[in-house]
Amino acid sequence: MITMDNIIREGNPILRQVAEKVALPATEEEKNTLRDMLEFLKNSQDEALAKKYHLRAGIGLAAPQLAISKRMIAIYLDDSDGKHYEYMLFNPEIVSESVENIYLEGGEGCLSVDREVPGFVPRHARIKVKAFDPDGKPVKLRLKGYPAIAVQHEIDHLNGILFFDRINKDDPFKIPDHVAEHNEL
Ligand code: K2U
Ligand code: NI
Repeated sequence: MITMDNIIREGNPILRQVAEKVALPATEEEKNTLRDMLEFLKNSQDEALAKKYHLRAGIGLAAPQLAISKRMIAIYLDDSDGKHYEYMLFNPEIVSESVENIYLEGGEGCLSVDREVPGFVPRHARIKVKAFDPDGKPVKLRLKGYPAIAVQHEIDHLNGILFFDRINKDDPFKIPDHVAEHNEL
């Protein structure tokens, strides 16, 4: 099982690399890694298991965070309406994105960043994503709000981008451009 010991931290150059596309069909090892990534997220959100294995809660994970520079991500979250989102994706690609931005009022964190970095992280409010599932089947997702933020955070990891790269250096809490009123996130 994946634990925090497997997650590399800020300063490791792998986090700043552009990850390689996975040649499809994926190998059994790549499929197992993707399944293990999803299981980590589930475990990290289970109070007893998180306590037992000292896991930091996560709603997304990208393979480069495991020192595997491949384009693979997992998502496991419930949005504010209680809708569940669970994905294991190979080669995810944002194929369209809204001009409208959103951001989390509390800012973002990262399992690979062991420090608080305060500030608003502008994200596209809506995205369309193309990817492949563990069986190699094409997947098309239309996401908005919280799941859209999580997928953008993870795809950033595949491109060597960390969340604080996107915080306004001069005014971290400046409301990002193109944000609609009542950003309820
Ligand atoms: O990639 C990661 O390090 C996992 C992040 C992903 C993430 C952070 C902020 C906003 C969206 C996604 C972790 O989930 S950070 C911990 C966390 C846990 C619950 C809710 C938000 C952030
Ligand atoms: Ni992260």
